[in-house]
Amino acid sequence: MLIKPTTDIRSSEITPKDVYLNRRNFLAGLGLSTVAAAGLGMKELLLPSAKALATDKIAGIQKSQFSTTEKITPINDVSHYNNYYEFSTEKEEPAKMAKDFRTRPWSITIDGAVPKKQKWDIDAIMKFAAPEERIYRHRCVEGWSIVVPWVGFSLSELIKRAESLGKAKFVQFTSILDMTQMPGQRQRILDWPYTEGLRMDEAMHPLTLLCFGMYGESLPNQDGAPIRLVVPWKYGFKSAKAIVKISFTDHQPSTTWNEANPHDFGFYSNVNPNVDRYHSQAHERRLGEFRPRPTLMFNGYDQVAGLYSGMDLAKNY
Ligand SMILES: Nc1nc2c(c(=O)[nH]1)N[C@H]1C(S)=C(S)[C@@H](COP(=O)(O)O)O[C@H]1N2
Ligand SMILES: [Mo]
Repeated sequence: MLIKPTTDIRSSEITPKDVYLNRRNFLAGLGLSTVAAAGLGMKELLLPSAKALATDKIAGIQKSQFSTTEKITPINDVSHYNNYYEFSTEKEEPAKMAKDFRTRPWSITIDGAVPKKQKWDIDAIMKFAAPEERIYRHRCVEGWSIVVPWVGFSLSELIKRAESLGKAKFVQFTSILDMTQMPGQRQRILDWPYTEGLRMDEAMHPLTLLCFGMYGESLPNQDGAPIRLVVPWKYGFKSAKAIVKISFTDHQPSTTWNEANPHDFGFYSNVNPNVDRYHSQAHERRLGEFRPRPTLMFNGYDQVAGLYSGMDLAKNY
């Protein structure tokens, strides 16, 4: 039943997603009813449960000059194939496991090299600037890419208000730690809480998005509600979900994936098809497509190249 693309794909690059998409398209093609599919235990594969997408419309969204005109990936794929290890290491699972995750009340602590430590409520943060729709290419799960209309505004809008002191060279992002709500945190798969980091100039770049919505609505929980990062020229793991703390530091902060596997997950994590790692990054496939496409340096966001001039990007990956 698997339709093999003519291009040769290494078997290591065939992921469960191939199986999943084929099965879903196959069932949809047969016109199986939801009931019949449920009988097969595949209801989740055909229809998102209403709760998995319990989102609210965001008012006053503006268009962005940074948007691509490429074809947008269906929301059902973007919300049902996620890496979110606090809930599960299985990519179809976060949609189910995160459905009761509480995203209010929520606040973000700002600390480190700032005049004073602060705690900001999420609803206040969301008013720092007008929400924009940014249609970005996004390298999500290993070897896969998506095109998503994210909603948010440049992270620089928040950093300006935090008044980070001149000595801060890096920013660290910390995700929520709550093992009562996140079953994955009861296992030591990663060193919890999840952390990520950016150099200050990367964090200040206008493309770096503080994101609280997608497809015109608040983020589904599995996609990082209530607030996450989106850094479109980097691999997906740089985009921390469910952020509760932003710390300004003078040194390169530790980051979860870099600590777990420094060889495969360098601090910079720029999309760089020339660095050979466990998963070859030379090609990628859009969710829902069979034909691989060549991966572009910086995921095609050439405007960030200047941030790395003089750096050896084969070493700093
Ligand atoms: N808190 C947290 N953030 C996270 C992760 C995670 O496990 N926990 N996974 C990362 C990885 S590996 C990827 S590829 C992206 C996936 O984001 P998406 O589900 O929106 O595609 O989230 C990143 N952010
Ligand atoms: Mo990832």
